[in-house]
Amino acid sequence: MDSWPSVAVPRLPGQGLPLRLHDTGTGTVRETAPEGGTARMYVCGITPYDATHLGHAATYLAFDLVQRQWRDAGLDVHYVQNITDVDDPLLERAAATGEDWRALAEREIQLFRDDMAALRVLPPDDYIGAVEAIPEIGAAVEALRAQGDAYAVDDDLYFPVSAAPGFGSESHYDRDTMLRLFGDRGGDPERPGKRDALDSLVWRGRRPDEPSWDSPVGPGRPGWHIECSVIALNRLGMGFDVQGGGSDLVFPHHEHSAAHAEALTGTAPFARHYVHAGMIGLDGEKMSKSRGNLVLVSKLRAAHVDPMAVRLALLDGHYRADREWTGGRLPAAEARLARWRAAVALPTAPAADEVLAEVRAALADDLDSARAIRAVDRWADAALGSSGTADSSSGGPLVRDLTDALLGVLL
Ligand code: 5CA
Ligand code: ZN
Repeated sequence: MDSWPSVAVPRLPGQGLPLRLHDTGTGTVRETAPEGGTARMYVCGITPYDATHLGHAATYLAFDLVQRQWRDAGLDVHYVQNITDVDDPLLERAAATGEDWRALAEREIQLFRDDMAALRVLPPDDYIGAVEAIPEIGAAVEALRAQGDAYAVDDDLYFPVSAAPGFGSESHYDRDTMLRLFGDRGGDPERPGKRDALDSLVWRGRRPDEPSWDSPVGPGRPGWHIECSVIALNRLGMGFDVQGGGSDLVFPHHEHSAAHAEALTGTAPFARHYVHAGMIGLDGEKMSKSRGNLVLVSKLRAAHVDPMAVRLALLDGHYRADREWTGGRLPAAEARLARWRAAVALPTAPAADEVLAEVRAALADDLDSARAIRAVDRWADAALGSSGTADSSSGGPLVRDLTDALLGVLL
């Protein structure tokens, strides 16, 4: 699948710090320690049945910051993202509106690309749709079946959680919580014939009214968790640095994706850090396509809102915290953007070495973007306050470069 266009990232003087990130698996903030000079990251992509809302945008911005801090620390980054371009919600939406499911997916993927490019999110190196990955997913399901780690219920194949000794070590949820979340988030705990209610679908056998593809395990389509397992595993290998997504993916999705990969390879871990962004809410509810309480990036763009203000508004809060989108956030970000732009344009402004160190330190500390923003605010206040005085430094160009490189905000 084509990704979206990249943007140049300015090189900054000196070098960034090692990035520390919260890992859901251990419940601690730990240093990421990529090996061999390349950091490897997989972030779960969209299910393209509706337009990108600010919740999606916030999650992809968080992982964009990860990539930017790694690069500033001198690392190369191999970034992989999927698109769940065949799954129940997409097929259901297409059936409800009478649209061809492929046309719906194609349109929403293009809108997502345009939104990401406008927000200056660095694109993944590999942007892989579930449909294009079906041959490799089918081969993996066949491998699971051959080693006794998949069993049939009617025409479908399930992965037994008993095949994964590490099952539960990513989310650490108790069984009751797992059962509840599994039922709420696409699982089928009640299906008769399963050995364990938590066993997950890896291959859905052909249904007459659904798209299907041939595979070594017969015609059908992939389950959701195996899609991400295989797309990540085949490009990044086991033990990659960060598996990312929103906190709604902690269970069952990331737990099962890891379990499948660990069973397939007989090794662990799937990822060294499991990193989860908080949920963006509107009116006290998680913003979601199924609830329909959406603020769409494309609508804001159409209303000529500066995408850099959207970016600043979403970064002015901790990525891990659940947060509310309120009407005041955008005007506040627009005012801040205008102030920063005025400050960097001054012919004389305070030196920027200190603000560079502060922003690097804040972001290396589990992406504390709000703290980084305050550091730039203090520099801008000083710059605007001292204009016309005898200060002869010119920190403006460096601040412009650092907000671009580290926060992705083009001034
Ligand atoms: N295709 C799957 C992942 S393999 C999926 O969850 N797609 S999605 O379109 O529903 O979500 C895309 C990404 O946005 C996921 O990482 C999800 O965790 C995140 N996300 C969804 N809703 C919100 C929200 N309200 N706030 C923050 N992130 C969200
Ligand atoms: Zn995923």
